[in-house]
Amino acid sequence: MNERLDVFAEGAGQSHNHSKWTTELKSSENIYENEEEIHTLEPNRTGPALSGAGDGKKGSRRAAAAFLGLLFVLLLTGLITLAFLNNKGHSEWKKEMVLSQTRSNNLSKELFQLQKRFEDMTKERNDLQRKLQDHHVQLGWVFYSGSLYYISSLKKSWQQSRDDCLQRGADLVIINSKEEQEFARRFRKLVWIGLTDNKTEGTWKWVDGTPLTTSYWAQNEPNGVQHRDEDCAEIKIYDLENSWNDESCSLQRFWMCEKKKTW
Ligand code: MAN
Ligand code: CA
Repeated sequence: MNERLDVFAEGAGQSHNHSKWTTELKSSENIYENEEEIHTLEPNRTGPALSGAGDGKKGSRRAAAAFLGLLFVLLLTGLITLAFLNNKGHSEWKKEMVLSQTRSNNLSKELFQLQKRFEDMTKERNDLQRKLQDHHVQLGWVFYSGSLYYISSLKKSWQQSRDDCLQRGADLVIINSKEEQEFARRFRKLVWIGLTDNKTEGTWKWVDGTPLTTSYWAQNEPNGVQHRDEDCAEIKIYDLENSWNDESCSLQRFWMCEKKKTW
């Protein structure tokens, strides 16, 4: 090979002796030998354009492998991303759980304190109610079915009696049940009740303005005896259920007050 290179070098230098041409010829033969070698090598390095059916298959395999490789990389990236996001979501969920637990604990504490406060206030309210009741009993009030009743020990006119009741935060008794009528008779006293027809003769009304519906007039009452102007009602014949009488309002009678229990 070195020899052949020398020949070409001398040729370039315009040398024309025989021995040198011989050498050149030999070298040319060598060149063809090399060419043969090249030809025998050529099919191995030529591309698909010159290759046969076997080469096509190899190419397809390579492309499939590349595609699978790419797919694998993509899947791996996806998995890593999912794992990252899942981990992130999990830690956020954990934080939220801790916050919720704290909030729940605080609310439980608050609820417990409110329950305790409610119990304390209920007890306090009951104590005050008991005191208020005792106070009323001491002043002569009687408790019955959600109301307080006061029966006077003095006698006054119907209007003076009513004024006394109003001063006590009450009014003359309004009887609106059979039971209440029985209760009122139990004291066995002639008492003024909160019933009058002083606005319109013959139209009986309770002191709160409600009309009389169920009445317990004694026999032949109300008779409004002539010239006496009997515009006020009293419990008179207390031994009987039908015990009421209409009487002159200026007469002195005991009286009965009532006030609703508001606690
Ligand atoms: C009798 C009856 C009553 C009347 C009084 C008046 O008892 O007539 O109706 O109200 O007298 O004193
Ligand atoms: Ca009468």
